[in-house]
Amino acid sequence: MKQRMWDLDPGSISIGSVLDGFGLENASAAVSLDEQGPDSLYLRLSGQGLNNDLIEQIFQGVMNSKAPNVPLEIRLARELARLFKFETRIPHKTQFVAFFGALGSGKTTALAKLAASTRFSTGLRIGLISLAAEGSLKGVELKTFAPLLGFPLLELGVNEADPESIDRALACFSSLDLVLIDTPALDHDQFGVRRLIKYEFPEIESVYVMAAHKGLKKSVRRSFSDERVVITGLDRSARIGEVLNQIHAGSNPLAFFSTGRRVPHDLEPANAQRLAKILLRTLH
Ligand SMILES: Nc1nc2c(ncn2[C@@H]2O[C@H](COP(=O)(O)OP(=O)(O)OP(=O)(O)O)[C@@H](O)[C@H]2O)c(=O)[nH]1
Ligand SMILES: [Mg+2]
Repeated sequence: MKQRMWDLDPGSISIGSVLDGFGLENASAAVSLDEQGPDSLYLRLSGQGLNNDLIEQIFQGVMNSKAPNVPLEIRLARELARLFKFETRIPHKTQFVAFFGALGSGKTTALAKLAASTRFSTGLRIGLISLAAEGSLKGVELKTFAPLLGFPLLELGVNEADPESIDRALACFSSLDLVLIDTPALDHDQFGVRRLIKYEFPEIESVYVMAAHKGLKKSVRRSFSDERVVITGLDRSARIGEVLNQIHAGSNPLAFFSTGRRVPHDLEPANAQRLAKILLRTLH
């Protein structure tokens, strides 16, 4: 029987097993936050590793709310909506979107999820380009997903990612609505793919993939400014403060949250309500 796309999970295509029962929904909800009071909110925010300045801004905003009878979680979401940007449109600025991030941060998986879920929900014509063919040191490869999901894929080896070859690849897919581009890990980008895309291909939007438990090294962050961000690994990291500190400092809009390995299930558009829930949960 032909497998339906929404049945795909990495386990079924031999790239790992699904983390059953470890999703966000299993995290304990902030049901009793209002009973516990504002101190509990403060402790949870600092337990997340948010910096003092951000905690102070969030906390003051929540406590000085003009609607003190509104539950704390909703007030928190309102503050987060004020302090963070959210931009989930796809395509957004351009039809070409490249995913960058550190080794194993979840670039390829997020790209595959986004391609699959976008086609289900919009019917857009989508193509995939890999500038990291044979380049994934420990992760998933796009050529595993592309045929299963039925997307056309162009692959360039990391050492073939020169301006002419990238130009040809873009031209080849120029009639499609959306083209998602996988890239080599930034910490192993010895051929300078990041620099090339940033300086020579303004028609490509760069999206920045950050693992919740890690963030990005300073040296790597320097090549980004206000790009949109996907946070991955939210199912396995209880603390996301460090990543949020970086995102807030860089004014990067949040685009998507990745909450597991399954394609395409475990990807959600980022929004303030969800971020509030993530900040308040406790992972067991
Ligand atoms: N638990 C969990 N695992 C994830 C998530 N996103 C990706 N993974 C897993 O993390 C591993 C690495 O994911 P990849 O998508 O290959 O990461 P990558 O950034 O493309 O890796 P490289 O190309 O080698 O740098 C794979 O086993 C994925 O199934 C997530 O949100 N949660
Ligand atoms: Mg990869």
